[in-house]
Amino acid sequence: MSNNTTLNAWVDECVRLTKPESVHWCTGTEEEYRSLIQTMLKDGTLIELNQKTHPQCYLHRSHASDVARTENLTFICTTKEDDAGPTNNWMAPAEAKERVSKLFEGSMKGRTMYVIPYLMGPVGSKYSKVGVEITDSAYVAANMHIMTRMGNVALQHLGDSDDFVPGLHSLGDLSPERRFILHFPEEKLVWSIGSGYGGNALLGKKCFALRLASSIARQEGWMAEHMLIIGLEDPAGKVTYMAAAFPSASGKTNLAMMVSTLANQGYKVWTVGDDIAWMHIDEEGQLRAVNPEAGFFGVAPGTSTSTNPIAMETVKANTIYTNVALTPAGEPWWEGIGGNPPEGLIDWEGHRWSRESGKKAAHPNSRFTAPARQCPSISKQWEDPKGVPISAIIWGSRRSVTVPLVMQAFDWQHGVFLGSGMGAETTAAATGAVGVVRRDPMAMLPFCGYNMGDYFQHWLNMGKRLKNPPLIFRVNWFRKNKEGKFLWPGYGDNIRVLKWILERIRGGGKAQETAIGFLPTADAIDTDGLTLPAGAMEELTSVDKRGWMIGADSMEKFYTRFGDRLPKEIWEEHKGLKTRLEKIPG
Ligand code: SAT
Ligand code: MN
Repeated sequence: MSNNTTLNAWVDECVRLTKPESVHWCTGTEEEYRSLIQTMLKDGTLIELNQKTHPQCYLHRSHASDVARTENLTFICTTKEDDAGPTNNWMAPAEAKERVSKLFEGSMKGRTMYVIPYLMGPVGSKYSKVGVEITDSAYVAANMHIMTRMGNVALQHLGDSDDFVPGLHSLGDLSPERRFILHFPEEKLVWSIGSGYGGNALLGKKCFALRLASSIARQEGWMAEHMLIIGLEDPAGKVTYMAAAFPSASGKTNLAMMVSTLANQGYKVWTVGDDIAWMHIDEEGQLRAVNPEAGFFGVAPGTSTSTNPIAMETVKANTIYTNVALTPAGEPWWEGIGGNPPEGLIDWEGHRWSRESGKKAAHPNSRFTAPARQCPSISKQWEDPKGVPISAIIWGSRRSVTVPLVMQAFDWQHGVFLGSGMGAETTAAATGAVGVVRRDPMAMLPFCGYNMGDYFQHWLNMGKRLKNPPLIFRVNWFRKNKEGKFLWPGYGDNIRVLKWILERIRGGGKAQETAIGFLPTADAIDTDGLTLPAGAMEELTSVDKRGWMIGADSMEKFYTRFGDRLPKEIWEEHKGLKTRLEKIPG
């Protein structure tokens, strides 16, 4: 029990509905975490990894049908369907409650109910908010311990206020037929049943910090975004902060923890957050961002000492691994970790792996959950209650064609348009086909808790309130040549693009005005010490008229779905783009 009567009443209600055997109020202590781990080691939910090389690290194997977010089973439950908008699945609140309360009935029988008060955002920040998750999964409780500031610290922040976001979660029978992730923005409530996986079950992350928070933020005049936050230190030691939106599994964690290849010149990246940014306008009209999370839930495959040494360092201890492979030495393994798969490898489903099977040893969406504080590049400012001042906003996604390495929007409105029309190739972070291009505005398509037409309007409105709006950029590290080879090395060399962005912020940087935005001239990006294929920079910084025309058509189809909820400014920008493209000869 807590001292908060509203909270106690809601917990009682959930107890009556789900009928757990016992109730455990999480306090957030290390002792409690250890005991959660012991419980899971005993019942097989966790496997102990090699404690010599990976102290306090464990492996969890989830149900094989429960390995990624399920967007088709995720709903926004608003009274009016139009308030959820054309990009969200919608269910009427009454119908949702009726259908899904049946599944919650007695769902915790014989299980422990964990009550998890948690704080999203730094302790003592006026921007932080409290959520309370109820779950029958010890794995969720342990992950929430890493990902949020959990337990007493959250109850203290809450006091006797009723301003918290309740989230009820139960594993149910883990069947996708009886799986629902329901959001009730009008009540600020989440219900999730039938999945134990990441974004479906750790309700502080996508459900609260993005879907509900985006809707709350619109009402309160701030923004909840799917963005990493970094500080770029220049040779003089001055740090400039940037926020960047990329779809899930597109390298946000890598960018957030980048080891700069221009360290010799004095350029260095500091990590503030790798997935979510809550951004407010301060008294001076400056945009400031906090990272609401306290940990990283990063994609394992592809992470190695060469692609992301900082992440490798971060996940050495106190880390929960989910759906990675296991070596005979009791160490985690995944595709792209470097080196050959060791003899006797066990795959993510617990079977002996063989190369001949043609199967991946680790699931492509396998993950690590690690505390942010043990990240070697963590910024000194990462828990600053005031947040960090944002000077640039960056849109990024995987596009093997058309989209240049980097471009700058003409102004805020054009930048909002670029974000709103962003095309992205799908990844393994959600169930469904991988590599299909879809419109993923601001990388928020699966995470915007209300009508995205209104969301674009909110972005436009925010710009008008900012004294010095951050400059807006679009990047694409994933461009390929005709032979299917990446044109740009990516990873630590992306610092070269950030350096150009910094120059632009400071009024320098060579650029040319084109139909699609300001593009760097072919010699503007510092390629000192890089060997690129001949003509690569020219290709990476040119306008693909045909590709953009096709893109503009696809945007038009997308925008039309919003009817009159689409701001006229977006149509204006769309028309402007087409007119400028048509003027290009050829
Ligand atoms: O599974 S999560 O939603 O937490 C991760 C992601 O898809 O970004
Ligand atoms: Mn994400």
